[in-house]
Amino acid sequence: MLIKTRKSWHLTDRDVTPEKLYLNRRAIMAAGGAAAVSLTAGACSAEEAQTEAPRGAMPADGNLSARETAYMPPDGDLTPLEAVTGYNNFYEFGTGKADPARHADAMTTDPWSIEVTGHAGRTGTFGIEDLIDFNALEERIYRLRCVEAWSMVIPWIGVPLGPILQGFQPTSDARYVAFETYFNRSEMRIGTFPVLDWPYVEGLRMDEAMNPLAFLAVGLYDRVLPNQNGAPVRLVVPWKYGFKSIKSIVRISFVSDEPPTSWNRSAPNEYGFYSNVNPNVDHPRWSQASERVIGGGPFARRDTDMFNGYADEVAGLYAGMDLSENF
Ligand SMILES: Nc1nc2c(c(=O)[nH]1)N[C@H]1C(S)=C(S)[C@@H](COP(=O)(O)O)O[C@H]1N2
Ligand SMILES: [Mo]
Repeated sequence: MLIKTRKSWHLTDRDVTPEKLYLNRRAIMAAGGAAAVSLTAGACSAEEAQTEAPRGAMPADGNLSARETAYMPPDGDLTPLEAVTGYNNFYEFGTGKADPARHADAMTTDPWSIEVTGHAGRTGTFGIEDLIDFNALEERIYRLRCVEAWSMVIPWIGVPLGPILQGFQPTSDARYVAFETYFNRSEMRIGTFPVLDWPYVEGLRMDEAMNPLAFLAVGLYDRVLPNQNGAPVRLVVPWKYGFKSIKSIVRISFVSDEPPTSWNRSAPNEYGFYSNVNPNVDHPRWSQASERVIGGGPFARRDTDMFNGYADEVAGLYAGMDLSENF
């Protein structure tokens, strides 16, 4: 009997998913360093990119590449691209998981500006190109854990939040930072069921926002963020439930009091301001001890990690706080 042994690098047709190719290329990059970026079909070297595109230009072809890869999740495979872009929460476009992919393309994302207000030295309206250097993007593979007890592992591309906020020179009165999503009734297919007040708002305590894990994403899987994932710029707070990761940001405000958040406003007993991933504190209607792994098959589950697996980096932010009170 002939036993075929397959080399690990040999991919069958069935194996050749975008994710496999992607990870393969990541492995090459890790081995060869940043210069290996030029192996990517269609991508130019970092030097070329710098001369071709001025600082901050959003690439017209929709492709992004990152200079650095950091913060891998503790474990778990990447979620297939189709699930990342086809199973979404973006209630402005409907409450069904498939609604955002169907309807979010109606949102205008170019040009895009963000208004910065409140306790800061540098306020005003800034074009996205003035805030984010598209030639110095990082990739971070973070798990997104939804409060609905499912999760995905996503290769985000973007920039750390802290340095961007520091650039606005927040004053000592800035104890919290508030974010607001774009809102346009004519472009958004808002359901008739009045789930949330619009525009969608979220907030972080200043020290949370400054934590090096907090991230502004402009892309995923080496491409510009699809609208349903929060184009052109969305927050990623990996140790908190997904609803803190506000999409399509148009306003950042430095404030002294804890700002309102959309989900807390709609159901304060179910959604607190902090919303840290915590397997020991259940949602009133379901357990938070484990989660369904999206894209992993019908029965794929995993135990939920404290702070979504990032306890070493963030537990200190909550020292002395009762996390079942401050949920
Ligand atoms: N503006 C806005 N941002 C939002 C939401 C929303 O409905 N509107 N949903 C949140 C929730 S509940 C989750 S779980 C994540 C989902 O992000 P994803 O669709 O990119 O996976 O986005 C968050 N950001
Ligand atoms: Mo969520």
